[in-house]
Amino acid sequence: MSKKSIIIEPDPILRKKSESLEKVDSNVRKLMDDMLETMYEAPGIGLAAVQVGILKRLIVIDISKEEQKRDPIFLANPTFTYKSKDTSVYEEGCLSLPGHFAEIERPAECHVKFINYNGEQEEIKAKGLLATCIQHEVDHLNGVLFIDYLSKLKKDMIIKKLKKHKKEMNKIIL
Ligand code: GNR
Ligand code: NI
Repeated sequence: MSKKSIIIEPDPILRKKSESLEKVDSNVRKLMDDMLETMYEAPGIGLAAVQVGILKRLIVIDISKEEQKRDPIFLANPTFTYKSKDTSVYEEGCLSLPGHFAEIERPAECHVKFINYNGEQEEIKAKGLLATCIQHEVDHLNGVLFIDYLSKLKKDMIIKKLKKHKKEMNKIIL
């Protein structure tokens, strides 16, 4: 497995729509493994392929709390078959928006159909943090970030801070 670097906002790649996979073969499984390693290292509870620069509709998630009890889920070509009318609010973070967090309201429950690690069709019924995380990741596949749900003022402030942070990072490297 090899760790990949995570793309930070602002970057036009993060705004592109990812493309469906034809099938889950050994190349896709290798990418899933690399994404999982990258996510655990970060650390995060979810990662979309676009965050490592690959515009494919591929997500990895692991919301388990303890490192000893890892429970990863791999989703290729996820589609929602149900989103509840009732909503819940979670404090969200994003590995592409380091250091920024905001309370975001989303459907409390969702059902998602996808192709799993073994190339089989599967459907999950999710609620709580898992439901929020799946929706956060599917947003990435459509070029959407959680800051898009905030007021323009808050969103612009976060992007400005990230731009400044990027400039300073470049100074250190160059
Ligand atoms: O690590 C992450 N935590 C998180 C917390 C609340 C809601 C969504 C997330 S996903 C995020 C990792 C990430 O950026 N995935 O795209
Ligand atoms: Ni994210």
